Amino acid sequence: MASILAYDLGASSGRALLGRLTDNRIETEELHRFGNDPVQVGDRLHWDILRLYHELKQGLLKAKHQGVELSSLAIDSWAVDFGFLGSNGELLGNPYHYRDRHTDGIMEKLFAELPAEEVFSRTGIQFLSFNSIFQLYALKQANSPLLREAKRFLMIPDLLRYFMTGEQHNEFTNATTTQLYNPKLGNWDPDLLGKLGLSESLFGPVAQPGQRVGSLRTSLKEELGIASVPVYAVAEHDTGSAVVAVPALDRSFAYLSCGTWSLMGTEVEQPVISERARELNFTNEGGAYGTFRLLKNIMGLWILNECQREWERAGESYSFPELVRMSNLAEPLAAFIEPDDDLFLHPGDMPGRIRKYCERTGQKAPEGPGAIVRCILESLALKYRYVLELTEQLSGQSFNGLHMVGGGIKNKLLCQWSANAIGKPVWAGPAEGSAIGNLAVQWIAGGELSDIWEARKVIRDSFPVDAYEPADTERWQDAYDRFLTVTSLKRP
Ligand code: LRH
Repeated sequence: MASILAYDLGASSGRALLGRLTDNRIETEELHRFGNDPVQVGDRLHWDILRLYHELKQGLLKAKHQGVELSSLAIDSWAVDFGFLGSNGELLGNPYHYRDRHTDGIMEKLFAELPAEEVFSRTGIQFLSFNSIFQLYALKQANSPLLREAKRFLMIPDLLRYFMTGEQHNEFTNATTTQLYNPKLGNWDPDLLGKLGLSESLFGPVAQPGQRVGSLRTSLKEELGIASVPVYAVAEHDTGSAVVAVPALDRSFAYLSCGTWSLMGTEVEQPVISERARELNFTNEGGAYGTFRLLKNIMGLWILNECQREWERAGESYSFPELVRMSNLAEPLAAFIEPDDDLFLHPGDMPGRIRKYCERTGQKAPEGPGAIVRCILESLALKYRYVLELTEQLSGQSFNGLHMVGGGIKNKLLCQWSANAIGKPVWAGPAEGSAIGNLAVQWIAGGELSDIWEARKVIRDSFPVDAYEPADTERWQDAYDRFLTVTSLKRP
């Protein structure tokens, strides 16, 4: 039976998912799962890109050992990060992690040369200190030898695809997250590149999701003893793939892609590049098939993962389900944080930072893992309400519920509290959103599915979607008012 393969790389783990489509039903099988452990060297935080490539090969070997013949494969990953190729086509250095501190304070420096208004009006992309534009500017400021030697800029999936195929392409959805791509021009923005002193030749032709971008290179086929496999570009930004997989029946829908990050917004046909969108720091990331994602980043389960890591470092180790159970026993709606405060961006002692945030805002700090986790999850749910209201305002729509996709939906408490906070139903599923969206674009490219809307219908029919009805809404309304006061967020 024909199978296709989706590699989906997240900030803490990656997976290779096999997909089969029979009578408009999708079946998936996890072939390979692996950790993605960033590596700190001195003051720098890097991705272990060669280890990731090694894991992609393990996926191919597992397919071979199971006798699976692959009709195609594609890769998606987190956005914004990149590597450079030198004049001999080899990788220069190890890509930096977007949570590396080399971009601290860099936004303000860039704005002194190039006003934020101009960058936004050219790109429609939200300002996050780790966007590729700021990473590149930081390298430029530091007179980095990498940048001096670089001949080609490739983002993480572009780079891994290049290792696999030997071909160099910059995929569209990821390219938009650099904040150097101009959707009105449909290309890299030459003026922005010029003003930043970046050579245009670093940035190659942009490949669209669904485009065939090569096949496995001979050396790889020989090394693994496998046959040729066609390689497609998909929505290689994982959030782009996750939104392809939202099983919406209505064309007007709101989504939350829930994982390390929480990405909330709606799908639009045209980017919303307005003064208000810039003020609210909304983004217009490129999607598959001419769509854009009008959305906002919310810090997400990263804060909780970092707490877990910190407790483990201190010799107390709790599983994720254990932490969620403990949080359910803690006092409800007692203290709140603004998840997107800069305090929480970098790795470190999150329980200590939460304490600091609460003290700074005159709240009694949560004590112990249960109360801390409850504070994080409830604050996330309340931030979702805030961003959902802004999404409705900006897009001129009113949503009758929220689709949640991604691994974070396994946390049922978060799904329920999200429904309570927004006062509308939450529909949760599928959990493997990005990998399934990756498969869907490959099927559309191969002619097995007609378009994104047929794909969404097939996804809806193939995977369970759990509905959570809002409860306790008065209490959550009162909590929302307190949350806005504590966080100094302006009521939408
Ligand atoms: C989620 C994600 C998000 C980006 C961030 C860097 O994995 O791709 O959309 O903002 O990582």
